[in-house]
Amino acid sequence: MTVATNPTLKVNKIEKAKAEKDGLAVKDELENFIKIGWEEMDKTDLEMRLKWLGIFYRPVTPGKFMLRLRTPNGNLDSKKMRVLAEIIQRYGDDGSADITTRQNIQLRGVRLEDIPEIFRKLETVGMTSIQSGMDNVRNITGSPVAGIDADELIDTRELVKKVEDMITNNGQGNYAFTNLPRKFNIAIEGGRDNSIHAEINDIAFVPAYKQGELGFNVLVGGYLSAQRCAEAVKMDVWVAPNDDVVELCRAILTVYTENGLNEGLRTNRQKARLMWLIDKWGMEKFRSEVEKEFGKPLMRAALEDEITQDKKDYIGIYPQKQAGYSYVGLHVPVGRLDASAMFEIARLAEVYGNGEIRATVEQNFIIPFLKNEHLEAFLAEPLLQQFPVNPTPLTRSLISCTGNRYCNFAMIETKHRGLQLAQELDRELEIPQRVRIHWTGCPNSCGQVQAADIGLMGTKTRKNGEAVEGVDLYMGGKVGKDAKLGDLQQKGIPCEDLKPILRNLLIEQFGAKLKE
Ligand code: SRM
Ligand code: SF4
Repeated sequence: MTVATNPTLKVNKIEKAKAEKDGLAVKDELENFIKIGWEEMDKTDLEMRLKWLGIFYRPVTPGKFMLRLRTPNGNLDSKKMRVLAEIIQRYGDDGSADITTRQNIQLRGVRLEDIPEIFRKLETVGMTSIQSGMDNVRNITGSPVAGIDADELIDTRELVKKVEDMITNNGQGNYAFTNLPRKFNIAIEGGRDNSIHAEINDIAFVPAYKQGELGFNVLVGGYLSAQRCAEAVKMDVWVAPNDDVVELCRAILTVYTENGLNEGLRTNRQKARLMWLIDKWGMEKFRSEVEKEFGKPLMRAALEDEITQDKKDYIGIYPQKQAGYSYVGLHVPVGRLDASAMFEIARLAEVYGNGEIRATVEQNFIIPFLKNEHLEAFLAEPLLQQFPVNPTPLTRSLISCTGNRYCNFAMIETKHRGLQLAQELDRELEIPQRVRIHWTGCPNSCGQVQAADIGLMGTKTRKNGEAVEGVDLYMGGKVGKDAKLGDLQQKGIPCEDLKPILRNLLIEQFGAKLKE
């Protein structure tokens, strides 16, 4: 999509770089980058444009890139998992993978010279990393138990895939949507528990009945960022669960892209997410501009949506809607994987299930279609020691962003510290309820601290006159029905002082008791 230019309006540095050369254009330059080596690459190509292909230069580990895939609806299978495992296996200790907070997979340790072969391998199993970073639509999330949950209202898998195919031109790359004013998140919920965090997506579809017909109410503008966090608001639109969902996404993305410049969204990166356009125009104008682009009248929203349940975490064993089968949610501590665990997951999915594997926004895996009579044998598999179905309470609900091990924005180490603290507190306390602790290394909040019961955001603070790693404490995030964002409670707690503070919070506010 060509973005209108207006020489009287100032644009930010990233907009200038995009105007000079679209990010997606580096697709045709990869061979040349490999020939000259990443050290000789143009800095903007290296640090920015490669992200349009899902390739992230990591200043913390120069030369060892991160590859962010697309995993629509979190749907994986044993073949995909094996290919992903093979890719990282060749990098030895440098190779690892993460399940992300958008139900997606990122690979680490990747060398630039291997990318063409990696892309070919991914294509053989129908995967792509295209348009997964920067000013693109990120992995599209959907219900992780789509098609297997007895309570399901709408199977989201095909819709999510269709939206992704529209945006990425079936994974080949689509210049129509590579120059958004900012990143963009889309989620489609098919169940009753708001599994996809509708409240923090730029577009969220939630099930709703209109005159007896099941479809979706649409929420827009939700996002988290360092400067502002906004809950998604009602667009007063209902759509049927068919190609109208795809068309509505196309229309909103087009309106956002085409009006970004004139409405000032391309000036300040901190004021560029969709909500800023909605604020500027008001919902009625936004709705009517989208309606024009949609090309036919939009229906008004249904009075109520069907989000009526608390959010599930899917850890454990659950009967499927298909008689005789169960799905099993495995807890993958802080979402981190190595090649051998990935090969093993693939094997278990094939031996016990139908090969399918699902990722969740809690950074865990689900293996569906286990025959009930095989459950006992499955539960005895050694991998379940590492990825248990009945983890201890705090580790079970722990979420963490990447942190300073690989992310240069991070002010603290998150994954290792978060896991260690959760395990220690689990040993000390009897905790009667789920307490969702989220860690995030900096105010970008990739670990969604505002959605947590207890959110810990990395910061620098001082102790005895010295700069030390610390956290800002957030509390009160609610997920599922009536979801709402939590607030900052206390600033600058040194990480080394955190444990007794958390212990007291758990005792005083979550009913925990010290073990004998
Ligand atoms: Fe994020 C930037 C990791 C989910 C808000 N995020 C980054 C970068 C790319 C920064 C960088 O270049 O180093 C991080 C890469 C680190 C690395 O090496 O892994 C990064 N974000 C992640 C992941 C991997 C965290 C995780 O451990 O799971 C998640 C990948 C999702 C995916 O598969 O696509 C991830 N990021 C999120 C979420 C959560 C969500 O989508 O539900 C958010 C908040 C929601 C939102 O976007 O509204 C989020 N990430 C950000 C922001 C702040 C956006 C803003 O509007 O200001 C940035 C910085 C930016 O875009 O300027 C950022
Ligand atoms: Fe990196 Fe900050 Fe996102 Fe964590 S929250 S992954 S530290 S950008």
